[in-house]
Amino acid sequence: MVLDRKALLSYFIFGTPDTKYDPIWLLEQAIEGGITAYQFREKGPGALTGEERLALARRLRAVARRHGVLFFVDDDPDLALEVEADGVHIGQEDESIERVRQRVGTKLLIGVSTTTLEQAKRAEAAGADYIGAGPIFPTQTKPGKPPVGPEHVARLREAGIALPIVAIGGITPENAEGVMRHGADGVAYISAVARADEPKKAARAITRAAEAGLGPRGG
Ligand code: TZP
Ligand code: MG
Repeated sequence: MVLDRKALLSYFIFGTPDTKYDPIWLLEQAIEGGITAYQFREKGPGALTGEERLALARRLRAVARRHGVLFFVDDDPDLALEVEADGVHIGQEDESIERVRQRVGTKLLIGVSTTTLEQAKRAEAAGADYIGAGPIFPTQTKPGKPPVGPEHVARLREAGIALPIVAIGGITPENAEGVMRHGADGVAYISAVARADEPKKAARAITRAAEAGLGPRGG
């Protein structure tokens, strides 16, 4: 499928370990709040496995499809194909982009997590459809990686990276607009919505902030 970069504007990510809420309810609330993309990332202590994981992925995929929200699966091309996701998201430690592309062909979009300019260039050259860039700010969700700051996004653009960029790591309604102004196409976030007291409100606030930071862009 062809990726419309606007669909990456407000990109919510979570799995059951990230939240106290019922996952179906949480995704529905976030969609009511205006998110444009969702990534199923079932990872960490207590994460579902096997049939349970597959069943949840199917249910969440159905919710996303019903509302026209892009659906990605973290790390697992086989699961992504199985549930007919829109795409798969891979990290630097996962299978190579080339091998994933061989496996999924053009059926799935491929997103790649990057921290450095070098990794972003490699992802672009290898045919990724978008990159995640971060962690932008300090985050509890993925500890141990020093934040690159929002200026990193501007550096990627100055270096000629043309792929859609989704900024991730410590994104909140308060900082999303500023990050977008550095040239991001979207913001991706876990805690800001998955751990919010009012997830729908939080999703709405972060989506509006991202829109405000998008401003008028050429093309
Ligand atoms: N990749 C880079 S930072 C991060 C991932 C998956 C975690 C983002 O989580 P949060 O809670 O939005 O900071
Ligand atoms: Mg990974």
